[in-house]
Amino acid sequence: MADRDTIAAIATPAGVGGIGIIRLSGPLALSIGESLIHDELPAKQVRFRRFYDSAKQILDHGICFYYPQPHSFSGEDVVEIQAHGGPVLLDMLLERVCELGARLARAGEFSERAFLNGKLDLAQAEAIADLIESGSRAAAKAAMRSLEGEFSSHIRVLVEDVISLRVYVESALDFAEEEIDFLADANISDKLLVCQQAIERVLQRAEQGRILKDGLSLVLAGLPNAGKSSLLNHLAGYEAAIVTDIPGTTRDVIHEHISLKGIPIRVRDTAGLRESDNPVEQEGIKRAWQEINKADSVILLVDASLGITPDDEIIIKQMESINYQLVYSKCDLLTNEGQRNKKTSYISVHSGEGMEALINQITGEVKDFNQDNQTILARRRHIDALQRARQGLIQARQVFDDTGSGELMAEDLRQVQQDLNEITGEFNTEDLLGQIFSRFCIGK
Ligand SMILES: Nc1nc2c(ncn2[C@@H]2O[C@H](COP(=O)(O)OP(=O)(O)O)[C@@H](O)[C@H]2O)c(=O)[nH]1
Ligand SMILES: [Mg+2]
Repeated sequence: MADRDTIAAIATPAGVGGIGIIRLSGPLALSIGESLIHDELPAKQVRFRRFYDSAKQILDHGICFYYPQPHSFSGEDVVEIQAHGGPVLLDMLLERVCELGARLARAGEFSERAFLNGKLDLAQAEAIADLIESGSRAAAKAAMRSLEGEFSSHIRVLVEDVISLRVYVESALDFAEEEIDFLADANISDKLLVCQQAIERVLQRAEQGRILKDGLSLVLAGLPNAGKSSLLNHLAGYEAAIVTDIPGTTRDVIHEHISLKGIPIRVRDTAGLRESDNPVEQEGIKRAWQEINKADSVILLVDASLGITPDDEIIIKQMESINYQLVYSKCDLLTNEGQRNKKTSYISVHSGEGMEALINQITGEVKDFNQDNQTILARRRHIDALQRARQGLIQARQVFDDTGSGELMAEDLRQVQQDLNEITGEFNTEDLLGQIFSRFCIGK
């Protein structure tokens, strides 16, 4: 990494503050720091310093310290300059260190260097960004667990399991004659299943973590006038969406962030699903289906006073492959108890009936994050990789059970290992790194 350039950034947030920090990382960090303070900068010593401009005028004073590589955050020589926290002043200091040979850091570049220098793996580097951005205490705690390496160590255990399977299978391939017996004797099919179950356990914790980070996505769907917007407003606690008795009022998808029992939830109210000639409404319906298809959870509202109509049946058929809950709305309009179906949920936003049970139903799918020390903060990227790995193992077992041969299975297992390694960054393309680190804040 010796040929890298030296990067600089303001590490404190934009605006005015008591202290503002500029961070330098790279081979010139020490010489730039020393030129700025007109003095030597012994390692890890914190002293009062003056910061000078090119005309030897004092720009500011504060403290400055030097962490030699490799024991710094980025693994390179790092100098931190703590000045006063004024934006103009910090800009002048930043300009000065750039004159002295640094260049402005891109977003996430310090963390990227820490990753490239082996100070952190990728899941840990992402956990730093998640910790900084966490929107709740539970999310911050879960991000810290990932930063401390808990998530990565689960992944490493999974990778080791897969490697030992590969060793079995590949050594069997070397004894082509007895390959089939060898693999059958080793109960390879059972071993694949155990490994798949281990991935499923990690996946479950990671899914919870993703909900903690991004919120559970909940879509309210149904025919026009089913009461979707009324339910959204009830859950949000204010009039987020327009409610009228005119069918087709909601056209755009309406997004609300709410919290139910401490669980962050992104609710989407959608256009009523019906045949329509109106191009605006058609577009709204198209968007509603897009939301339904990517939601964690879907509530299909059916007007209890009308029951399941032929139009509802069309929707139900279209939702065959979707995990949805059917809920009857407007149950205050039912006068006769006999009209109710015992197995289904009934709500009324007018009387409040059934709302508590509905909220329990929505949140029941998610753990109580405040009580839970298991959740690891995970991103969509991690979930995708874990799902691919699980799928790969299922496929490997199927192929083996069908053919008894190890050859195809060996290829599947190689891919599973690669999928898991993507999470910690042991296998990554440049593209992926660029995507991940560019979303970090500058100076991190
Ligand atoms: N009686 C009764 N009417 C309701 C209830 N929820 C909604 N409505 C009425 O049903 C109509 C359609 O409601 P809206 O929320 O706009 O339905 P959407 O088209 O599915 O968004 C409005 O006139 C609401 O006042 C309920 O719980 N009870
Ligand atoms: Mg509506």
